[in-house]
Amino acid sequence: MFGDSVNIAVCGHTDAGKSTLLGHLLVLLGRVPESALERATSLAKAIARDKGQMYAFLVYTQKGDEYVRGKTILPARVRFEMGNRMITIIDTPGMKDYIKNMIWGLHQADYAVLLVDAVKGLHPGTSDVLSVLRSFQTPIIAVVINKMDDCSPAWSEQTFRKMSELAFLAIEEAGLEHTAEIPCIPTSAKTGEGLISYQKIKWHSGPSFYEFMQGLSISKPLQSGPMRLSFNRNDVFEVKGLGQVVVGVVESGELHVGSKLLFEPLSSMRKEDVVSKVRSIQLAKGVIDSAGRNLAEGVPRQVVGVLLSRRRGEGWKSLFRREAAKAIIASELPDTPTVGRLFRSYVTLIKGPSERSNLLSEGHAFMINAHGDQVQARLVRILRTRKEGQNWVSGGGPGISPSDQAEAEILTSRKIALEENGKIPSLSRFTIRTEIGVVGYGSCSKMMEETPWDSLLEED
Ligand SMILES: Nc1nc2c(ncn2[C@@H]2O[C@H](COP(=O)(O)OP(=O)(O)OP(=O)(O)O)[C@@H](O)[C@H]2O)c(=O)[nH]1
Ligand SMILES: [Mg+2]
Repeated sequence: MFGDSVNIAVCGHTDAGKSTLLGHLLVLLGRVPESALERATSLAKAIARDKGQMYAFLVYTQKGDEYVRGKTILPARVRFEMGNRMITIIDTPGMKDYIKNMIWGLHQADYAVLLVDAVKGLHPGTSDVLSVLRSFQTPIIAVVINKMDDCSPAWSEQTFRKMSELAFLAIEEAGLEHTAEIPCIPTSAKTGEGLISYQKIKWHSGPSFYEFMQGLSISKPLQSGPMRLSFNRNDVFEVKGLGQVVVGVVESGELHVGSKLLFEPLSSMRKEDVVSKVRSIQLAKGVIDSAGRNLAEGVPRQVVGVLLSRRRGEGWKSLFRREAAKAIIASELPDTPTVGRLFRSYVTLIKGPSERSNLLSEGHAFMINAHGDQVQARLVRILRTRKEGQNWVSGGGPGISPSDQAEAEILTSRKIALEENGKIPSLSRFTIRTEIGVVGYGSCSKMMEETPWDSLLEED
């Protein structure tokens, strides 16, 4: 069965113009109330380095900090209803400081659109984005070359061709899946050129950004299996008079009104069942209001808001924020996700873990990001390795080299919810990150009983 909801991440390096593109598109489509645009414009005049930042302001979710820094901090979602299809565009942060949130934004996406700055070209940040897409096996379905107004000469076809070539080369080099004919779209998010139509650029025969969205015919098979809803602990909201709502993605199965949810890894960490009843389900509104719509059930890939039953004493929002886990998986008893600290996994290294070392060795520490969660981890044991196209070799030798695959055991500093490979792939995948960025990826194959570990790792 195929769903009619599809989630597309707009991703790329910081300052490429992702938020501006989305905000300006919403203005051109008449979806932004005049008062909201006036407010954003005067705020941009008062505090932004660039007065054109008002479009980005429209799609920020964290308001205060995002206004001040002029950067997306948390992913923002905007819903577009096109016929009977629901396209949720996810604006992802590009700045290195917010890589955890970028990974969470990309985790929610079925497909990705890569934005490149026509003036600066492929910023180093692009390589982290591509590595995360590769970890999650998320195909790129379009490349946007933005800031065409700012290149020299403005609207230059030659610059566009050069930047498109560089982008395709990087996509190929990263070993990324992409659709056969990815459209490459020239835009100026600031002036609005190419968002809906073209006035200045006469040489482009392909679609504008909006036409590209309208022409999309992609859909993903619905993930079967037990119900899983994943959400970030920051995505919990108080709705006046109603109660607390979590906004998350249905990863598999069906979510029903009245279902009893169990939250992990919280329950395992607290050694008690942390549960709530689903009082109602709505399609998530996103940053710019789309009409709220009640659902009798949530199906895979839908981004939904779930009204939880009231909790005596401490509310959900405060409880989730107080716990170490940064993301939560909700499921229904008895089929709940595997939770633990020690797991066996298949790991692929993209590059050396540090400037000094080309090898990921036993004992090496790194950060793991899986769905919205992030935890410190250590490579405990390498069971076997293999070079591309060759047979497995037992043992790890000195360590895992770039482009090698390995089967290895990893220990995390606290419990994490990770599915075992093959059950719900999106919840078994993780990225491996060191101080130099994303260096590899993997998927959990078996959660194991913990063994005593003398050097307990510190939580970040
Ligand atoms: N000249 C020009 N400037 C642009 C264009 N698009 C965005 N900008 C400017 O570039 C800066 C960054 O834009 P954002 O939309 O915040 O960039 P972003 O990709 O969302 O950045 P992060 O949130 O940090 O990932 C702002 O000052 C925008 O006004 C464009 O097409 N032309
Ligand atoms: Mg942004």
